[in-house]
Amino acid sequence: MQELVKEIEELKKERQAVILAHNYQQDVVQDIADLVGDSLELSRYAAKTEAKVIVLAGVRFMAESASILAPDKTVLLPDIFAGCPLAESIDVQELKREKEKYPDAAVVCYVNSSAEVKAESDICCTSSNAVKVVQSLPHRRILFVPDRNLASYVARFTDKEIIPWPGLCVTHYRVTLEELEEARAAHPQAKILVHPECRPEVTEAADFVGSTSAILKYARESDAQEFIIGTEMGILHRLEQENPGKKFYLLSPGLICPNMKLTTLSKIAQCLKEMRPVIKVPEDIRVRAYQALERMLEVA
Ligand code: CIZ
Repeated sequence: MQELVKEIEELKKERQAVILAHNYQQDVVQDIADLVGDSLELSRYAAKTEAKVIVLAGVRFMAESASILAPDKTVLLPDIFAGCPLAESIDVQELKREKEKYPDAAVVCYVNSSAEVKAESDICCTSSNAVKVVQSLPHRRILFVPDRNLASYVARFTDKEIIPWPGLCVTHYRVTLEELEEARAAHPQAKILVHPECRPEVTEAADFVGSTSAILKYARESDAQEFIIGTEMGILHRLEQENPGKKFYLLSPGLICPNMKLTTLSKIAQCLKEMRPVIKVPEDIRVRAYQALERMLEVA
């Protein structure tokens, strides 16, 4: 493995590349990354880096977001099959039909979506700023795509009518209330931190609900010493690194995303050697998707 890491370091220099890894990536991938973060943090970094090449260790919509915000850079996705079933639960034609049904509604689109769907939306949101984004809009009705659990979480904090798209993240959906209760009984002192993509009964019973960045921040700042984590297992690596002495337990053994685990060190080396697969969002879509992301950044 040391040889592979050395090879990647050399290829990075040769290509003037940076490696950006999502919080859900395998530990070894996180360890060689220039930045580990959520999808928004990764694309913001992509936009400001001097590097010419960005290796996005994550899933396809994240590489698209980097391409939207950094169109002059080459964005590589080490495994072209690293998709996101949630993002794939809606396509642009379906969204256009839904918009016709609700002409007075604003379309708020979770960043876990394709560039085409973003381009067809009024504004994007992340799981950290979804409530703020929805509240910022003058519209009474909000077409919220594609995650129904995040939509239902947002609906708790607003009087607006939220019309959810029925998509969901299969990994977070696997977590049940029974598992949460069992985990609480096993670790009664622990705080339960879950992602808003979990089922409503799970988010209602948790001590804290937030994005990966918000969970990391909560754990860093909390005086508690034990935490039960209800999001993809890859985040445990950073939680343990950043909080020596604190204990972290995974809420459910089902919290593993197979798509996130497709990225390996050898695929990273390979993509830097071959300079493919490249993810490039067509300019007409990029410009409109950029506007939806820009509006979110202005609000949040
Ligand atoms: O947008 C992201 O990065 C995802 C998929 C999760 C999160 O909460 O950070």
